[in-house]
Amino acid sequence: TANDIDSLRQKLIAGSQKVQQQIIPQLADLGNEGLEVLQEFLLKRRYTPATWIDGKTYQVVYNSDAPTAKEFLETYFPEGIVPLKSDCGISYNSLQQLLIHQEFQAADLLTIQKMCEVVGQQAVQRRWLYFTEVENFPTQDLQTINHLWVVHSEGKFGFSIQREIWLGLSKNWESLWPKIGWKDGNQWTRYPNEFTWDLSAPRGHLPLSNQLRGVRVMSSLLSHPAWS
Ligand code: UYC
Repeated sequence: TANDIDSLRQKLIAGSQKVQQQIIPQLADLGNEGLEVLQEFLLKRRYTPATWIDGKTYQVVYNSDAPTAKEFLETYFPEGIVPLKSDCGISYNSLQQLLIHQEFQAADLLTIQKMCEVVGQQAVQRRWLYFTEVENFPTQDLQTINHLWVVHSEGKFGFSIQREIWLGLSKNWESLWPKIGWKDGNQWTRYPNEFTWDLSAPRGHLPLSNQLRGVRVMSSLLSHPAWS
């Protein structure tokens, strides 16, 4: 009823993130009127940086069958909800598309590729980065990549999430690995099949940084000025 919708609308606007997270799919299930509330919510928040609540809202609108929803998104958010800023003219549109579709495994691969692209031709051919290259990585691009991951994973994935967990563990790598599902006892999680490629993964599980060449790259990544 109209009353139910209005009460959900109030909770969506004023509730905690946890409440909002529950309300968003409920509104999506209520058909057009619910979708209108979600669209209004997205519009109202469009001038402040997108959070994962916006990401989740965008996603349920995107995934609804209503033709008006697609039209709405194309009109107001033709380039998604995360500004794809780059210091070096790199396009992050394909990464955004994969993350919107929750194709986390492909997005993980593309993340490494894009980071190599930013650094240059040699890195593209090598297909991995030196820690010195990570130290000099443009802040804008790192923030864009991270923002895309956080916003489209309900705040679960992204370098900044990994950093937060790592700092909480006093930068202890051996504590970090099991916490983010990269190691179980003495066993490294095997790429790619043992990793969890959806939101049931532990917080901080993605994006992956291969540890084959040691921890320096990831250390530089999590210590980057982009996060301070
Ligand atoms: N892999 O085990 N990884 C690869 C991870 C390790 C290995 C790629 C992460 C441990 C080999 C990604 C973990 C290890 C290859 C990741 C992990 C190991 C490979 C593809 C948990 C053996 C084949 C991108 C820490 C004991 C390629 C890339 C190669 C690939 C990620 C083995 C994203 C997070 C120490 C043999 N692993 N990797 O970088 O380089 O190639 O030979 O971390």
